[in-house]
Amino acid sequence: MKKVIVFTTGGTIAMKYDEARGGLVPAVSGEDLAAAVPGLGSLARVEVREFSNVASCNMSPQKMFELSLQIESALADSEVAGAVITHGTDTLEETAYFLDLLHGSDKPVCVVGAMRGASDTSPDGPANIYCAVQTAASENARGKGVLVVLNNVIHAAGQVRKTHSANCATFESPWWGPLGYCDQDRVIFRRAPVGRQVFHPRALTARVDLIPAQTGLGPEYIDFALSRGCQGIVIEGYGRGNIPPALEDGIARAAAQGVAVVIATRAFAGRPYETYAYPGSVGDSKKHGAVRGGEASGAKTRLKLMIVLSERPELARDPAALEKVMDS
Ligand code: DAS
Repeated sequence: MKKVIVFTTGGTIAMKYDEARGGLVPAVSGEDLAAAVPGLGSLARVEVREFSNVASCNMSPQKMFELSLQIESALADSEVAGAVITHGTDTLEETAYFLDLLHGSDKPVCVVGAMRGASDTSPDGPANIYCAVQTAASENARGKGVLVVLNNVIHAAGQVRKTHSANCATFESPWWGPLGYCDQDRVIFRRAPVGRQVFHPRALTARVDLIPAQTGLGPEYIDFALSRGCQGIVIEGYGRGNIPPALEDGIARAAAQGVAVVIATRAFAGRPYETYAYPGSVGDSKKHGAVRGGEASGAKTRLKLMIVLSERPELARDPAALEKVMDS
């Protein structure tokens, strides 16, 4: 029987209602999480490793990097078929994408969470863990990178978004759709992720800040980011990546200091592009020293830029080469 390692990090999936505090709080150990899933032992030999037990608002890029090291070292064991990560859904898509960018092996890594706590009348955690282990142990899931598995549906880490604050069907891949689904007897894929990139930074050294475009905004947040000593800034623009024109001076100051500025889009899909030539357009931002990112959200683009600049810091001063990596 195949062996699957389950790393637990926390999230609603491991929370119970606390009478005194009046809400859900971390309460379930990794072992108890797995024990609450009927039939799990028939899918794989499951070994649980508790990485943390926190709400996912406590996740940080450094913790994601540490988690990735632990996953990759577990997968290096020839006995291990795949890994499952339990995680809070709030930042799940960020951790999944981060892990995907560092995941070079063919072995499946499935990130899973739940929208209802373990003490809820009808918790979704046990069924979600079941599906995640089923997927991690499946031959069909090999070579597809890091997958997000919730509500019986399988998504690519690079395309998935949390779309509803409370509904169990919250995870969607807008415009692309899921990769497949878990059925009772097997895991079924109908497409595979294309164009994944894998990086190999020795450590996560680059600091990158994310600034969402806001109507009427000036360059002050860019200047603040520069004052904090960041190596990169991601600006999440509108539509094709257009931003308030008053940010352009800040972009020029960042570029003059060798700080990489990458434009993303807040649209659910599509790329930023130099379609326009007016002040604040991507064409204008590029003239001031920015480069465009690809289809990833601002939050995901920030993580990618951290990884890219940690591996190749010289790209901060090479806009053409940086854009090639970021927009692919
Ligand atoms: N409790 C939140 C979190 O940790 C939400 C969740 O897990 O669903 O992200």
